[in-house]
Amino acid sequence: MKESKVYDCTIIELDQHHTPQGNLSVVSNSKEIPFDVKRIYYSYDIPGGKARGAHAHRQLYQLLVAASGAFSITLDDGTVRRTFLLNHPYQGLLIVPGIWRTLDEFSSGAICLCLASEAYDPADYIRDYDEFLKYKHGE
Ligand code: T46
Repeated sequence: MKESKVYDCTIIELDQHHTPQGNLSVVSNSKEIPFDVKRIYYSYDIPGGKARGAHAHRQLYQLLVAASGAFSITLDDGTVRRTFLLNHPYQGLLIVPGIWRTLDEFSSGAICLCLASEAYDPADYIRDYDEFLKYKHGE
């Protein structure tokens, strides 16, 4: 996905099922999201002031949800950057392959839930920004 753009990434509003006991939102394969989930992971207990991410994926599609609290995500396609605030558990950020991302400004108790299209593969990561720019710009 060398050609992917930050404009291919979007906030998905999930349905909210309100009950007197609280709310519930659902994500189904290939329904609310354009992929089938093969893996779920989540980060938590993130110390104040710390950032995560700083990499891109070659093949992975993801939906990131602030399951609790809030955090900021900056996406970068090698040309354009967009920053999103995730602070509602009924919103997910769809990230397509080939996008550099940095997560920061985690609130106390924030949980970053990720629904991912592929199994874990360290070779899918680009962790060097200069390498990412070469990947995107075809050098
Ligand atoms: C992403 C952001 C939002 C595994 O062993 N298996 C896994 O499936 C994952 C995701 C990670 N790990 C190990 C690899 C590292 O030793 O967990 C450790 C932390 O992973 P990483 O430094 O990649 O964590 P983040 O928060 O920077 O990035 C993660 C995901 O890796 C990445 O896909 O988009 O969350």
